[in-house]
Amino acid sequence: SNEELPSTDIITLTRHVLAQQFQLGAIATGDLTLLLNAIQTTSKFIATNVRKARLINLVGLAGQSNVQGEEQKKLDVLSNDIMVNSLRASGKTAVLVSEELEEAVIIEDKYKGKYCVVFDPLDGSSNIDAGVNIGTIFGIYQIAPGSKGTVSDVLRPGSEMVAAGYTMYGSSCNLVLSTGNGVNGYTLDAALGEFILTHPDIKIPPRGKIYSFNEGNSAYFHQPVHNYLNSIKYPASGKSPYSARYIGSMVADVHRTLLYGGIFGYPDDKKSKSGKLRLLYEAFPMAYLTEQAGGVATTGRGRILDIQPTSIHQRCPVFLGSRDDVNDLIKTYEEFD
Ligand code: AHM
Ligand code: MG
Repeated sequence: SNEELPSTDIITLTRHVLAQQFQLGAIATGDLTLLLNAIQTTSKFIATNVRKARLINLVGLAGQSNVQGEEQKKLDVLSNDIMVNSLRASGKTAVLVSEELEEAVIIEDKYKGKYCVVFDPLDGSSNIDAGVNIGTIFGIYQIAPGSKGTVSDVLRPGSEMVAAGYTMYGSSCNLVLSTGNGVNGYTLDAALGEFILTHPDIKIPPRGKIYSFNEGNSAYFHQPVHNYLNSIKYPASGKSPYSARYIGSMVADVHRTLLYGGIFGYPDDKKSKSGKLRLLYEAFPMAYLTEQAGGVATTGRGRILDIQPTSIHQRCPVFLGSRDDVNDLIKTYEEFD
């Protein structure tokens, strides 16, 4: 018969990362695997809370504002606490930066390890109450040799990250990860409580057919962005215009872009002079994943991963996705300048 036997050799995220670490031989200590284990656990915990949210009254406001002056949702606060507690207890971290915390957390000696984690515990919070996809974004640095772990260990270009990823809480829970050697996607098997390798070696198609911008901001957009959007909406005769897809959850919009191709953009504009997205824990991890999947990530005028951060919550314009699409956008900027 054609019936497939159930696999008896499943590849879990932990097994997969360990296998990659083994390949690195002597350098690998297993510390990164243990840190990623802590992150997986937080994602599972946040995923259950997201699913339960409507039942146990976690939707709605927590009654506090975060650093950016935005209202915090209860789930944001909860997810932040889950991550800080778990990352500290892992014994593998030295510095934590969260979107929800004004100051970096310096881990006390008792728990100190050699990694720094920058994260947005629950991104896309405007989508929570409607049950639309949201996610956790994270990037990992190693502390500089000799450093005890200070803010300067995370004020470094994204190209120096040793790993980056996100977890998307959607119709399935997906963790997408790069440790600097390509991008892999894992899906949570809720019965097993394990992330299973389901999307090995993700590569962004070199060109896509989808653009993903908040065009409600058009009145504020600068000219190169108008020129680029016009070029894909009113293409030379014979070519088809691009389709628009915009969820307003970066994790979901980037996830689709990695799988289907196209371009995601959150430009700087006349109102927001550095755009909206945060460099350290939104732009850097997503740019890292994009490049590792064969795509391009730019501010329009330079590579995102090359930016030297000066403060932990700074913002940055973001365009990322298929190589040819993003290169077209870069050309539009060059022609304009
Ligand atoms: P948040 O961190 O407050 O959730 O904001 C970040 C989100 C991103 O997920 C998304 O790409 C963007 O904000 C959407 O912004 P807008 O609603 O302005 O289009
Ligand atoms: Mg965010």
